[in-house]
Amino acid sequence: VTAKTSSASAHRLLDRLEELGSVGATADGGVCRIALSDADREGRNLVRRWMGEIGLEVLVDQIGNIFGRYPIGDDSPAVMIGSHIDSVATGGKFDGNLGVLAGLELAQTFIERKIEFSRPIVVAVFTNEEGVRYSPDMMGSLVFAGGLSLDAALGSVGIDGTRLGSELERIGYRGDLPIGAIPIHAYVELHIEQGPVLEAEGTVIGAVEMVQGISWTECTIQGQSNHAGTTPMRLRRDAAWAACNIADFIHQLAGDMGGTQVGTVGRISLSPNLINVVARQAVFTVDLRNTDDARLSEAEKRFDAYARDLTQKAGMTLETKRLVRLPPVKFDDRIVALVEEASLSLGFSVKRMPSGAGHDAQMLAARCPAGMIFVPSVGGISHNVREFTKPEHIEAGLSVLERVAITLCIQGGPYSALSTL
Ligand code: HGY
Ligand code: MN
Ligand code: MN
Repeated sequence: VTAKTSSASAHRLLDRLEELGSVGATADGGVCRIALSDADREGRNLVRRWMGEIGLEVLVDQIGNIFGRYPIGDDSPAVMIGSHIDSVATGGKFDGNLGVLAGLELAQTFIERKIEFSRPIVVAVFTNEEGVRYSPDMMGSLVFAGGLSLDAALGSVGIDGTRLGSELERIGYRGDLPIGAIPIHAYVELHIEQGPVLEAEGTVIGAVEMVQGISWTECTIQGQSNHAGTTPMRLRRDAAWAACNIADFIHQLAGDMGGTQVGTVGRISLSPNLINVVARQAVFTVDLRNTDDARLSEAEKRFDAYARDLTQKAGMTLETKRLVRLPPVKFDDRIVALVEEASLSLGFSVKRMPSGAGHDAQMLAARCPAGMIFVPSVGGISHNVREFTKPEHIEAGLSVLERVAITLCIQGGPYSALSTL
């Protein structure tokens, strides 16, 4: 039986996005499903239930990655379609969820239409993609791809002082499937762009060519607390002043370097954090990214030199801890071309582009040919409760993913001309 041009149901996908979006819903219309929280457990349980209902074999590995596989028990190299369902605290309904639920929708459609697979399909939910509680980000896929040991991941301590392994036990997702035990033929991830490019150009699909490099550093500046009124400015060792100067430097540096360089101070905490006390300590994070690895290293060096010089001259100490350093990752051009061809054959405008955000696909690229499909973000916003993608763009992304998946899952299928994979 060759694949009919089965049309997966965008309605069912949109309904599931709404239902999953109600788990960890916040009063302002957003989603807060921080990795390994109770809300994350609830979201995992919901997706796992759906996997069972549509007839997928559900497997959970030792870092809590969830896999739904069809045909059951078929451990030949699979076509994996996945993403994440954990969110930042001010998340939306689409980041990560779209890729998981689109994979689920395709699996359900293929099963309902009794499509005969040459390769199994696996829907993947990777643990802790956001990395906001436990770094690094893309942790579950990094461990799966062999880039981080299971012990190191289980031993990581969160910004709330909890240990990842204990939280994974607590929510009941410390599975026993050995890490990396699912052989993969190819990996594809549908994701919102989370930036302004597609919308600004009126393009429907992004054929993602690469993910930029990421550098996360946590800085701790020790100054001296003192009276805000009596202490002359020249005698102060004001950690807040130093941290703010570094944040401003990061901003200037990105402008200075140009190109794709970006820099963010996203998390900052002062102590004692009181109106009339000069801050003794500042703990803050620096997120630097660039599509070019050498330029990213240059940005790291310049930020480090500035911060050391500033704090040293002001009689303060600076401690830095590197939380993440990921090089840029290029996707296999056969997948990029397949996304492009599938989009064009469906009549959608498509552009090749880099990803500004990190994704699980960049980790899977170390294991197999991997790639991504982007759909536009309204207003280019994400990691914001107003994150939104139009239903017609969800539908377009789903049909491109479907055509890519059919091409990869069925050798000699209706679209095999599209791919040499
Ligand atoms: O940080 C990132 O780019 C991703 O959202 N984890
Ligand atoms: Mn994401
Ligand atoms: Mn995200």
